[in-house]
Amino acid sequence: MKNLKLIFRSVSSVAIALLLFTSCSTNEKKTPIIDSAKIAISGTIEAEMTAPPLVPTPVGNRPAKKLIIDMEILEQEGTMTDGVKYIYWTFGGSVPGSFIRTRAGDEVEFTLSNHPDNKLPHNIDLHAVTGPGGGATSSFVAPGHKKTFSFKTLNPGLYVYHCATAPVGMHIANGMYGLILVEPEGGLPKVDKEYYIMQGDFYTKGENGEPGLQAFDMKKAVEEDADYVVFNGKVGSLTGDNAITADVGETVRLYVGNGGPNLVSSFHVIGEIFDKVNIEGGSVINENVQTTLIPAGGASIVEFKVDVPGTFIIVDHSIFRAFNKGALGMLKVKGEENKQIYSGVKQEGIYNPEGGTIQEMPTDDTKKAPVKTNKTLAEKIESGKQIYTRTCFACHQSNGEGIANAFPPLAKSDYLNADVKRAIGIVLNGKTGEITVNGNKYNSIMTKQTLTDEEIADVLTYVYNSWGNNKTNVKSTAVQEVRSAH
Ligand code: HEC
Ligand SMILES: [Cu+2]
Repeated sequence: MKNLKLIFRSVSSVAIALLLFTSCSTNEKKTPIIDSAKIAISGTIEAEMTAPPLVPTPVGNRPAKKLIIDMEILEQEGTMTDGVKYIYWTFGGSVPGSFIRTRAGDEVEFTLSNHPDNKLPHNIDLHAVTGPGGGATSSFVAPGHKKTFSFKTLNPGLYVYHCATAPVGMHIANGMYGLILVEPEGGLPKVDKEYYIMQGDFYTKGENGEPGLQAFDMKKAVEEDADYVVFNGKVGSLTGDNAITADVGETVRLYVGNGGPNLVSSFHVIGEIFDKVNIEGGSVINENVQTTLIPAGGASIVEFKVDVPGTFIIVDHSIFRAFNKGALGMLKVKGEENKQIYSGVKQEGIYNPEGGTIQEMPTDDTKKAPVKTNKTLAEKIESGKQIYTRTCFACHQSNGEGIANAFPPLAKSDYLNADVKRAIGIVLNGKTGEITVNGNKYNSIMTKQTLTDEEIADVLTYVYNSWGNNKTNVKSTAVQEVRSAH
């Protein structure tokens, strides 16, 4: 990328030089290209980071500095919509992850910490970074560890960051993306209100609205058959009391990103026209735009003055996504009416969803039962299933089929069925090194699972009694034996 850019720059400067030689009458005013790599830094500051829909304070005209960023990865349960839970993998505890605000020429010292309670290794690829993998290769970090790397922000613009750990699509689909803004020298023009919105598509085992804790569905993700398309990680993140707000006469700037992993967004605010759009988050400004296209892994800055009060609906104008899959938010504008600009019967909720996404669900029935010993086989399997859904399914998938080249199958696994003690040891201590399961080689890392003997017995009993395995009933005494043999 960098090479390409350099080639492009030198080709265009040759072209400009030729132009100047051959003709002296060119009206085009080029903004001078400032070489941000040459901007010297003065002093160190800690970055302010915000969860959506908020953004940190503008950089204004501060000089370039060393900017310290601490980002913590948290895998945590959240709510997709009423009655539907999902295990999100997050940068900083929110989806999208914390908003990062820098200026061109900053030297960013970035520390990525992977919380010890997490199950998986992760990393970060920031599209604002000029360097291998956008930082991914230097930031790969296991649970309970942290990594630091640094980079200089060269190009102003609004950039996506995301996890790039295999299977990449799955890490992104679980919420691992966010935005980093690189302001130009002197900062962006001042506006009255700024907000952070990011679209994402989600793939769940159950259909849209099916209650309970929903696992990620690899097959639907590959087929791009999304159950939820939402702003800021969940249905309703920007509606009702969560709506973003402004007053009549104010200028609103939205930093809009699209994490994907699959879908392109036709971003639109019903009843507004974007006065300005930084196309694809870059330096070209388009004016008077109705709908702007935001690629997966891309962003856009949109700006508009709000002239009349009311509720303005924010949508992906691929409209079934808005009314049936969740991609709907609200901007509530308060203030004096202006009959000249808009006179008519205003109604809040005129675009109320057609009952599609927000449904009343029976209450959560997956509450944890109190620990019970002397369980029957059926009770062990039931308890094991819950542990599996909390702990193992992220990698081995909810039907035990695993993910090709990354996570071996537990369904009809010859490796599993051949040796119970070995399987117990793997769950107790984790596993690295090459193994062959059903004729396919795997050479990856299974992290150590922090479970009690009872829980390991239950989860393995569930696995052995599912998906065509050999129906072993694993006793907690057997787990205890393997544990004390170490
Ligand atoms: C972080 C992802 C991850 C999680 C979570 C995880 N595993 Fe694994 N598991 C792996 C990987 C990767 C391997 C292969 C390791 C290797 O290549 O050496 C593996 C191997 C295994 C194997 C042996 C191979 C086979 O397919 O039979 C068993 C059994 C197993 N895991 C069971 C479990 C159980 C039970 C849980 C939940 C308590 C679990 N794993 C949680 C990633 C994971
Ligand atoms: Cu990740």
